[in-house]
Amino acid sequence: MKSNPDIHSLRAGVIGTGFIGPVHVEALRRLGITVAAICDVADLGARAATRLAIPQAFADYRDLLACPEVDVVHITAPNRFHCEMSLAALRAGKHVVCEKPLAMNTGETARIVQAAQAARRVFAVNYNVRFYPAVLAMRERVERGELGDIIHVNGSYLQDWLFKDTDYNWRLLPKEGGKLRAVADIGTHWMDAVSFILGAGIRSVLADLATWHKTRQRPLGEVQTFAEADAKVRYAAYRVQTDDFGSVLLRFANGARGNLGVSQVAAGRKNCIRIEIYGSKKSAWWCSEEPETLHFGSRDGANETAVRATAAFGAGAAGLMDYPPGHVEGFPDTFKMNFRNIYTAIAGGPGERLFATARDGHREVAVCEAILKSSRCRQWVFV
Ligand code: SOE
Repeated sequence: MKSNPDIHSLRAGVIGTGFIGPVHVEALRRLGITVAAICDVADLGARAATRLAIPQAFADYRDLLACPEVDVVHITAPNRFHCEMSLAALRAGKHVVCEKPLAMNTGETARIVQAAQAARRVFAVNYNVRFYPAVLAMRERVERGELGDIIHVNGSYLQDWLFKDTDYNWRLLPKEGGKLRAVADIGTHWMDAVSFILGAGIRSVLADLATWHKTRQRPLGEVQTFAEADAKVRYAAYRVQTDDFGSVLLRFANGARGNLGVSQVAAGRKNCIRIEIYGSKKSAWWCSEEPETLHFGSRDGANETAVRATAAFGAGAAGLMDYPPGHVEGFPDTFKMNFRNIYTAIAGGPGERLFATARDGHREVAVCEAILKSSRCRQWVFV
């Protein structure tokens, strides 16, 4: 394991105790970073503090921001709170790691970009997919020109945790999560990762979004992301206004074309990200369900499969992997490596800043707005 002496003195505070807050806590601890405080409404913060052995718990996030033992604030509350909490954290002089999407609309994200610049603090958005070793490796291959000019990119992000009409979470409600759901919640991971690999942003989009369950059943009481329905629970019907699935055609700034499928009603696909990059010399493809292997395709030569952390895999993920080949690094490790990169930057340490910034988060929300507009007007829309 790498030791990170520069980052050990930094202390974190986490706002939000749903599915992803504890993922942040675990990743921070694996890096040797102290989680000094946690916060959630009513008694949720205190209960999480007991469960996760965190010394301080708050019910009001402003108390966590006032806490001198917190240097870096992780915002893992529902999307509608991201803007208010980000601005307040920056005002309190904290560094920030905010969950994606950065906020509810580009009006909010533009304010965050400005505030982050003015505050001279590190502001990161948790686009953790960048930190799968294969994604870092593909990025390096593209940068070195090994794949040639990029012709087109193909792929998908598929889940099934909202497959049933009784599956429920705050993400389904536009006022909690935003007007787009599947595209904003998981599609932006794919778009961010592909823009990161290509070194080119998305210029225009043509989208077709759809809602499979026009009406869903909402359990009376709150339900966590990925939770199974409980047979004893009573439900109330509500109309769904956000996308269950969709297809998006993309044009990137470097001329490459893209084709993305997104779904949260794809039975059997638990959390499946597929990225395929087709270049003028070679292609590369990878799927998160087999995170250790990266594939390369040739027209005339034999196709190749490179195993993570071997010479064939390349050096793109150097310093951002801890386990030898065959000892799988997956979803939780991407958080750990993202935080290693972010905290090293906060500590003024060496190395390239690979994490997504407030500007990247702003751009993803702008792409979402273009996708929504395109789906409604059935035309190409510039970002
Ligand atoms: C739910 O779809 C979710 O938790 C997303 O919000 C995360 O960003 C993704 O990493 C896993 O799935």
